[in-house]
Amino acid sequence: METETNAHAKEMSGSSMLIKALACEDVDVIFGYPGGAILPTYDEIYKTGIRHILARHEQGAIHAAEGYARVSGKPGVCIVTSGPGATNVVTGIADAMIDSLPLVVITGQVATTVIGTDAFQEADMIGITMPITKHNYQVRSVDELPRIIKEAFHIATTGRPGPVLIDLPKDVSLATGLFDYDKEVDLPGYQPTVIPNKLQIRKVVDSVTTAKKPVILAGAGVLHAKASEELARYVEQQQIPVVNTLLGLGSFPGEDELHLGMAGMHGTYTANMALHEADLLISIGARFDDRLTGNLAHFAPNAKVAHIDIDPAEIGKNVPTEIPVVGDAKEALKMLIEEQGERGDHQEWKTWLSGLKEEYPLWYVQDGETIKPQHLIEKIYEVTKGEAVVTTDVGQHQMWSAQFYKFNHPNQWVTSGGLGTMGFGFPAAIGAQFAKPDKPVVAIIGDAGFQMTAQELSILQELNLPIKIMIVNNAALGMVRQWQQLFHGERYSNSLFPIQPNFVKLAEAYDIKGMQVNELHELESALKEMFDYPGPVLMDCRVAKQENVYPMISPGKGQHQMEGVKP
Ligand SMILES: Cc1ncc(C[n+]2csc(CCOP(=O)(O)OP(=O)(O)O)c2C)c(N)n1
Ligand SMILES: [Mg+2]
Repeated sequence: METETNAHAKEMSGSSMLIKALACEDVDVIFGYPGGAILPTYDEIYKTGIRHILARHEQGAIHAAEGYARVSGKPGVCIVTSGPGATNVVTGIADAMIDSLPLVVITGQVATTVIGTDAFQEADMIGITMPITKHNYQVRSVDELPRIIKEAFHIATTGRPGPVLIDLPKDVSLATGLFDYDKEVDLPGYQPTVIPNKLQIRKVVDSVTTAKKPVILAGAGVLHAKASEELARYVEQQQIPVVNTLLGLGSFPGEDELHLGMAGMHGTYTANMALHEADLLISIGARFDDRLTGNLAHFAPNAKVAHIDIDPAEIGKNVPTEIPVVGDAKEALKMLIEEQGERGDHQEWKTWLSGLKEEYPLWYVQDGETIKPQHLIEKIYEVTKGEAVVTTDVGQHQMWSAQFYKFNHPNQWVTSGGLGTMGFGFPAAIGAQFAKPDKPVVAIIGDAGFQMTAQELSILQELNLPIKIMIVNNAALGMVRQWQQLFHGERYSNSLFPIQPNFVKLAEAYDIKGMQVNELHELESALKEMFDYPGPVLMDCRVAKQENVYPMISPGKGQHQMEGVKP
């Protein structure tokens, strides 16, 4: 029960409170799909004219909200109905949770009077999403709705960002009460530590001075904290080489000479060797995922580890940490810059690393007329001058995009890292385009993953969104095929496509320009045509079917045991 009431508070329905609160939170676009239990809210959307994008499947809506959040740095909002509408967003919620994306997800629910009776379209979303949300609420009374919405936005966007779910029973959205949105959020049990402990910062500073082989591992936390400028200034000051996690790409300029590339399973040899040989590893906003570390027993064996993270639960979770620093990445970097320890002698280390970079770059062989997928990504990089927002799906094309598109700016790279969700990339591009309406957005998608959420072509048709869809068509579940080749005796169980849809005609069915490219000599002019075209374009680019992603750390191996390094 709310006690104090504000004199300005107005009497209104739960659904109008919701839309009003979204306006107070500066929400300029909602992604969703209507249905019975959420109809009162959709009625309000109709009446107020708040911008709503109708996906063609709820999964499309939530991935679009994720793409929007990733690129805008603001929370993504998704509204769906109860039961099947709500369960259709579960994958996206799990995806946002593991990749720390701020979302507010509103699910309709059956009326409070019938909750628990297996009512029509009832699903227990609180139970289902308990482990995959940062927090979830079921609204039991209209009086608590304003407070809950305010808290939901606060929790989603502060500390380590994440998805918050609000389950809204139909009778609550119809009931009326007082709308008071002026009260401050009061959550004594939720107080993320933003400012790091000065003594811990001092320890990092001293360690940098004495280290001979320091390296920074920059993760997505740098992006969430909007700390790229501070990172660049700190690196400039201390001359420490930087490696990125998959999700951290763009947090430090990919073309800077101190950037060693992405580390991990398909990272660069130099980045992995830097972690392996380092005597000081400063992790900023990264969580030592197994695809990054390889076999933990061999991970960074010589390094003293300093771990800067807003989420104390991450520190020491996978890797023993000598210097834990709990706090916001931006604040931590500002303090490190301020303290300005004496610069250590890292020259020999930097020279060794730049030698490695030169000797063992990422590589592939483009011979003949069959397009190599890596070459395709390099060409996309060229034609977009490195300025596009790039989203990907999951698989080989994702790894090649991470390797061969050089990300020089924060928030231009959108991919599903932790969950590895096929079907993510294309709808995420839609959200990305809403976040950056004036930027070129390219969705680089596998021929399989595209078929998981292809129905969202409707949004492009309806709104003429100028998104460029690049299907990297290897007629296979390429990454599965690669693993079957390498680890399952070349038994290609259910991973090759003997027939495929006509992707060009599929695009045309939605009045979208479709193109197909089969050979190398056609590629350059086709790409130019694609990116010069003012509206949406889908390109079905046929690439080498047998190509594998290298270099690679095989399962169970350490970072120093990469295979497929440039011969
Ligand atoms: C929803 C989902 N199902 C299954 C997988 C397992 N998986 C990972 S990559 C991959 C193949 C993807 O094929 P495609 O989209 O064509 O991309 P490619 O690897 O060929 O570039 C599969 C099936 C997954 N990541 N997500
Ligand atoms: Mg494929």
